[in-house]
Amino acid sequence: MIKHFILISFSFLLLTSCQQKSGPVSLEINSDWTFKSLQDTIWMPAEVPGSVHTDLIRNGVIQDPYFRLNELDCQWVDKIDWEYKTKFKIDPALLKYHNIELDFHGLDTHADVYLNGKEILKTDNMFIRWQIDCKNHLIADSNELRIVFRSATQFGLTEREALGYYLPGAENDQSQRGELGDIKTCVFSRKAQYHFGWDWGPRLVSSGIFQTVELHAWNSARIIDIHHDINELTIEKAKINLDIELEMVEYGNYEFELLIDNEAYASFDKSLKIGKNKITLPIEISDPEWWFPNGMGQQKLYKLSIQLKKEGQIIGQKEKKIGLRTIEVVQDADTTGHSFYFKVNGFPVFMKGANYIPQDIFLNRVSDEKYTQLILDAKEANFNMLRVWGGGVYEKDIFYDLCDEHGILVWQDFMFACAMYPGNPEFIDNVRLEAEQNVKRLRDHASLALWCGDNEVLSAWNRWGWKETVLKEQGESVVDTVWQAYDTLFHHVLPAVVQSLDPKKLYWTSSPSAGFGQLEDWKSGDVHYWGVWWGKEAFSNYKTKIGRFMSEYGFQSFPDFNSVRKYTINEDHDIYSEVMQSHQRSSIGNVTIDEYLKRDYKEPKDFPMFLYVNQVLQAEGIKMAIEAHRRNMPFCMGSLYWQINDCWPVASWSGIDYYGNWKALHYFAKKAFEPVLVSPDVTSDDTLKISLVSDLLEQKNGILSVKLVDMMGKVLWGKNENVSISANASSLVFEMAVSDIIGAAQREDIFFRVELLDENDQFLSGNNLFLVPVKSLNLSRPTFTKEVLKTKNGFEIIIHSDNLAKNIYLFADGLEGRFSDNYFDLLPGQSVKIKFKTSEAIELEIFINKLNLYSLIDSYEN
Ligand code: BMA
Repeated sequence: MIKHFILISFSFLLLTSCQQKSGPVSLEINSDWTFKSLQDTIWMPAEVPGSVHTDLIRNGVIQDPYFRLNELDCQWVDKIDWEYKTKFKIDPALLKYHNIELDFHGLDTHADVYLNGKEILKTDNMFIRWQIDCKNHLIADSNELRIVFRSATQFGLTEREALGYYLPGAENDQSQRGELGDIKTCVFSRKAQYHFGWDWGPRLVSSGIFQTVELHAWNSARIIDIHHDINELTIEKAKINLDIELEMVEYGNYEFELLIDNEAYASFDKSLKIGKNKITLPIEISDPEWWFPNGMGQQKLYKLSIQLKKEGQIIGQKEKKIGLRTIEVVQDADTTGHSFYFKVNGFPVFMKGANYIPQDIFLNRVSDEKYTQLILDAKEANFNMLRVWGGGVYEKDIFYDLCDEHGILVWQDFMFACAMYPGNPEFIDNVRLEAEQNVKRLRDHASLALWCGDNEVLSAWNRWGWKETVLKEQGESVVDTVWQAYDTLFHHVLPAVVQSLDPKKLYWTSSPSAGFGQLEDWKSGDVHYWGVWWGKEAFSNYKTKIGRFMSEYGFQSFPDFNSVRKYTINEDHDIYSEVMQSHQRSSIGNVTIDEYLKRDYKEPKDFPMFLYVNQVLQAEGIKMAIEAHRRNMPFCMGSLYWQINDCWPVASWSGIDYYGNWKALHYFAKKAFEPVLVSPDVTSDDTLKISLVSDLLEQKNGILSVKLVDMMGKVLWGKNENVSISANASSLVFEMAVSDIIGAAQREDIFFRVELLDENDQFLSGNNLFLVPVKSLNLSRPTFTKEVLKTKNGFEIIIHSDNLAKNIYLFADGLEGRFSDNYFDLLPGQSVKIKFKTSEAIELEIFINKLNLYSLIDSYEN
């Protein structure tokens, strides 16, 4: 229930004005755009929001750069300047407004903006929203808006020369592919760093109007921002301060009305001066509904709406949805170092999720539906956190709105990754403005959990040999200069912005690190563990290489065959073909996948089977990591693998491919992140240890069933035990020497099946544990039976096998849709019901024809 606020009436002041009393107006200026290269004479139709590349594709000038090797033919695009123009009509009545402003939500990146031939704006940062007064340049009827985009590559080259020394790093900048040799330019532009290439991304240095353009007209005053600050949150009440930031062009009396969830809460008058004004309004909500991360409770959002009125007429309004929760990062000294965990509403919460990169190179192509789907996918896989990684972009509002709605906390990096950056005053000021705008824009989201300065810059400078190289090649004074820039940006500018605009949130200097300016040490802070993959260490190292918060670790796979066929033709279907290698940007990619695959699996018989086994390999590896991290709570309190998604079709560490298809990893992550998990492990001394991990806030009783079974399902040994499932904890509940259990049985013929049931015998969690590498298992061909039925949204498939079907693979050849589960072990004698959800109208017979059912044995046997 909302407690009504005492109506405060501020002094009245009567103001006479001949000014127009019309309400505010906003127009979109997104139509009738044309574009051309600056040298050219022929204008082509353009789309806004858009990008030069997508406009060139639409006009048939370049081919889809994601298809085969087309990316290479597009490298000329970013070397030249482009211009866009449109004509828009203005009603003469609009010109009478006191203030008229052009509002560019996103310009990528170096743009000169002309209105009716007059330069009104120069931009140099794609992360900034540019709002510019244009009243004096507008004319009635037809206006011309023209924007020239200067090449970011040329800009980088010039700045690099002007800097007077060379910056180390930026190894992901694929300058060779961009025909620049080893000259890296990415760090000079405040532009998404992945546009210049990454080890999962193409080099396509985009430019253009990538977000909407608007024109706003208003009189007397407007609301610039509303911001809330929760001062007290208890079961009984929430005490909040609401700051309303306003801009007045007219001195006078203004009326305010605040609604909470569409109910009138308070109204008052206030006389305000010309210029910026800030009003702080205390709010109290009784019996508040708290906001919780996914899996812990509901995500109630309160809608705050402020209306600004003058003489009864609405002249401005703003809305914000807020969640009532407290959040802190607890770093208490302990026997190892310092804890690092998020405490939400007073409860320590284990963070489950992954790293997030932008969903396309061309950001204009990421539709609202794509944002929605991705966040729903994260939610479905039991995530409660995403890390918005620093080589991409501060995401659009919709991303954070969805995170608020679905309980996905956000670890937000500032946009710096894997490079040293310039420290000249213009660059620093530019970053400061970018940080201020984005902190202001995002700080009110219930999901926003932490601000982090950069990705891997601190580690790289100190541990990747960068400092030494600079010292050797450029001398000590350059080392000082480069470090000075880092220190200024990440230890002064950014923390000062967070301190002044979002002081209750933690500013974490760098991921990974052990604390402010302290190098990753595994005893405190967060960890990026890349011994598996980059170090070729065994997957089993995931069980021991565990820090306080695992913010990165990962393993690659290719997309599945349906996806690969979208960006290739038949002759490319070999991972060492030119095309497939071009869609693999890790310097060690294919050989590393090959090497790990051979350790555990038999050689796949063909390309599609390779793709399938590669996905299972990745999924099993990451499952091992997630479970080990969770078993180690509360020492470890977070597991974010690298990476949930892709920005183009590619071999990468992602769990969901560019087209939105779940790889085996996403299905596995969903299970490994379940709120209650039974997790068996065989330790190096050959002991079977079983842990129960629970994220639930209350203790429960359950029954643990441990069975040793053979491939036909015969139970060779079994035990049921009553267990206590401790709340928000991991507990070891079973321990026994493997040899005492298995006796004379051959390890190739058996596996452990563990299940956790609740007090009413209802299934809570299950897991299988094999005692030898999968390639050594004595698998026989499953005795599959399958039944397929048509349902409202697709199909239902009932599958049964008398013997173990290892890593079932349902493949709907060429069909768009999603299986409810896939890549799992079908236990001997078990029947499962799998749904295939599709929006396509597919006949049952066609579906049956296109549906292939495999298991691991099919990957190497005909
Ligand atoms: C991490 C990330 C990325 C990179 C990934 C895989 O460290 O921060 O820079 O893509 O590794 O190499």
